[in-house]
Amino acid sequence: MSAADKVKPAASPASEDPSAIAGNISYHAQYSPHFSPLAFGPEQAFYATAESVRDHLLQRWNDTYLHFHKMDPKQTYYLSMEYLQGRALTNAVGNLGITGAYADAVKKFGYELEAVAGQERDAALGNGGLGRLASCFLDSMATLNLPSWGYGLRYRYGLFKQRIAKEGQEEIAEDWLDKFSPWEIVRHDVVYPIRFFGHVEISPDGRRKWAGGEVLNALAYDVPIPGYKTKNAISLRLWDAKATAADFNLFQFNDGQYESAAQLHSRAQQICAVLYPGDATEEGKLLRLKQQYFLCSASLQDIIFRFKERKPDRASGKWSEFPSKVAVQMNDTHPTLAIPELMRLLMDEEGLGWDEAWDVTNKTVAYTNHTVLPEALEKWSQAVMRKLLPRHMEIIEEIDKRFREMVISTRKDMEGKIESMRVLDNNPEKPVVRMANLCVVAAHTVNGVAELHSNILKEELFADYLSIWPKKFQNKTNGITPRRWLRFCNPELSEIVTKWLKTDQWTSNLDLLTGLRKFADDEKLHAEWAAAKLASKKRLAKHVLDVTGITIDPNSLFDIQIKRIHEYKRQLMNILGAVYRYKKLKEMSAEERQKVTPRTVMVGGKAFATYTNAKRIVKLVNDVGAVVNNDADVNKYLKVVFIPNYNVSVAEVLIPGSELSQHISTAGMEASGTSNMKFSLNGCVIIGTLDGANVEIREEVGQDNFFLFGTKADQIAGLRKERENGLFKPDPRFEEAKQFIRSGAFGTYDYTPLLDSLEGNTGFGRGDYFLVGYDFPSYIETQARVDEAYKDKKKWIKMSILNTAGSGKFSSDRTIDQYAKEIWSISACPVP
Ligand code: CR6
Repeated sequence: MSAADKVKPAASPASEDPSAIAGNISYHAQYSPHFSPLAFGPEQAFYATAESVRDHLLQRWNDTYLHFHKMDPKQTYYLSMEYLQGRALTNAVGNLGITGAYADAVKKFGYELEAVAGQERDAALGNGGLGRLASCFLDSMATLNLPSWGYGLRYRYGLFKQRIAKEGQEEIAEDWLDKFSPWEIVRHDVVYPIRFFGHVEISPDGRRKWAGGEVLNALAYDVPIPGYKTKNAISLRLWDAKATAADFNLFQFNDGQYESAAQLHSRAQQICAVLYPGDATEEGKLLRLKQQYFLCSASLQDIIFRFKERKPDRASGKWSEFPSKVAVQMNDTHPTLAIPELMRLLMDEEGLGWDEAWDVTNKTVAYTNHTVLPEALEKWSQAVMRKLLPRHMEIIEEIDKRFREMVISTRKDMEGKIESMRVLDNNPEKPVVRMANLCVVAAHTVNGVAELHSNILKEELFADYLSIWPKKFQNKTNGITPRRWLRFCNPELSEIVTKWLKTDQWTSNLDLLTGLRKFADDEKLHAEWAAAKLASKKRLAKHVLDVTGITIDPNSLFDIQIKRIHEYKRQLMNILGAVYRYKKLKEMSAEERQKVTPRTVMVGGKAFATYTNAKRIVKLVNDVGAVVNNDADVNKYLKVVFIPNYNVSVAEVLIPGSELSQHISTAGMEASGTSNMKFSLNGCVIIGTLDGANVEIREEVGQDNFFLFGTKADQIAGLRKERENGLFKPDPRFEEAKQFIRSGAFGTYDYTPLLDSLEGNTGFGRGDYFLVGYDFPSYIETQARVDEAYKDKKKWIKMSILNTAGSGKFSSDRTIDQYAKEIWSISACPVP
């Protein structure tokens, strides 16, 4: 049956009246020509509903654009290679306050809104924390009515889908655009040329200009981002690469040379094909650099266009005004090319001199660092840079030269440090551009993402620059949006919070959650809280059954670690702990076992396709699960489950249902972490090291409500030294767990190389660089404390309540408010 058979179509969007909304959904089913008209299954229902919601978003987007145009406020542009938007429907109707009306409307077609929303594919244009952070930030920017936009790339295939096969993880291309995304609006009038390769030409008057090479177009797609309870909707503008009809060689095509006829078209397609193409080959490296430049150049051309659009007299050069109208935030070093690109546009296109262009650039750009891991600090080969971006390489060389001259002339005492502080590393073996150094030299502000991380930046990574620019460095502890991560993903708990606080204003003022503290011992609240948790655990258990076929017991302790698989995050320690637990259970009598706290250990996360040890860890979790879960002696007390294809919407099911979550990275290595905040907000207790934002979470929720263990950041270097000197004596329990795996208890796969990474005395990738062996004893002892605490239900629920109550600080509204005031100097600009 078609939609129109059920409800008469109506073209105008409506937000309050379910019948009118249904009419609009019916209209989209019929006139937005995506599906043939006869069927109206759940999938068609999703697309038509989404398009109906999009009409509201567009209205707001237009109003906001016009309002910003009229008011001409200073505006922030957030440049990020990654956005992990996840699904948008529930969030959009929730933020617009029309969930109930849309739920009633879709009922008229015989559907539940939740089921319709479940049809949506995740937009996974990111890897992990950094990308999800960018998406949370957009939600907060819109909610706080800030004049701010995000810029990114429209990847054809998002982050791969993970399938678990016999050999472990398999990657499959992700398909968010296989049909289409109902949220994006293509802007055929927003197109900018992007050049690659070519050479620098010098005109008779000595001006330099980039010419030749190949030119592609960047085409804008806007994804409207609605704020919560506000009329403002901002933009996530995603760029797609396009070649034009003129680039299609009809002569060659007719001559049968089909591939070369469309060469530029296929190059254009490569640019936005995937996020982080493999970079083991030279081609791969070049492609990644192309992507980064594509994002920076298109975004800056657009920013400059808007700067002029808002006050046409600016076209004749009021460039000193630029930094009072524009703030550019670089999300990690991936958009560093924004620096030389802004310099180039200002000098070569707008005719500014170096000093003036540099002043404008410096006052405009700011940089957030998200990691201190040396392998993640980007370095680009100077040769590749010169080939792809010859003019930018010149500009970078000049920045490097001027920085050195500045240090030599003003800071004689720093001369010995210059080589490591320079932008260029001219090591003849491998000359590179150090992107983080370029950011620090050029940006007006550099920030880390949690107190501990920002201190490490100041005291170690960027210590030398600190003495030159003491005011440049700041901290902005990460945050998460309370809309998606409590209000919408955990409606049961949200209702309880609203009921006890007697207001739902916590949704946009998360500090109000502290009001729960005074009820932390209230038995009525305890009963409601426990019931909500159980409901979420059941939903989680159903998901696990659906995707793995494994039945788990909602009365067991749900213990979860979900994040990218990385050795520093130490999923290996988690699984070694589970192996040790299993072995001890096997050794117990049936009577002894009955005293044990039953536990379901769940691990989820994707391993980068070429990261061998991470893939071995995925395999190990699966192999351990296969044995433990089928062992009738113990599987009442322990289950080990690998949750496949972890993504934003899986997180929305898992986090509400978790009771204990693991954030157990080697201290000093996790810049912040953000899922730790989501768990704690949802009343889950953390077991963790003093790392990243864990430190601040523990301060906020209280140390009694956080299971702390392990080495501290300032001890790590010493322990590694000790280990190098052969002085480490492993705990017998650690040896026992490893030995058990080596014995073949979990199948025939060869785990020797993985386990060997925990042995030996020296080197990265060997000698237990991440100190699993050092922390293992305190880890399993702390896990034993968890088991005891869980037996005392009252105590546990109280801990859970106090975690939620202490999570106010971790709202991304707080984070973004601080960025707005302390880095961007922008203020709210609400649509009246
Ligand atoms: N991997 C950090 O490792 C932090 C996020 C967001 C990360 C993580 O601790 O929470 O950024 N870093 O700030 C990078 O991506 C480089 C991450 O997600």
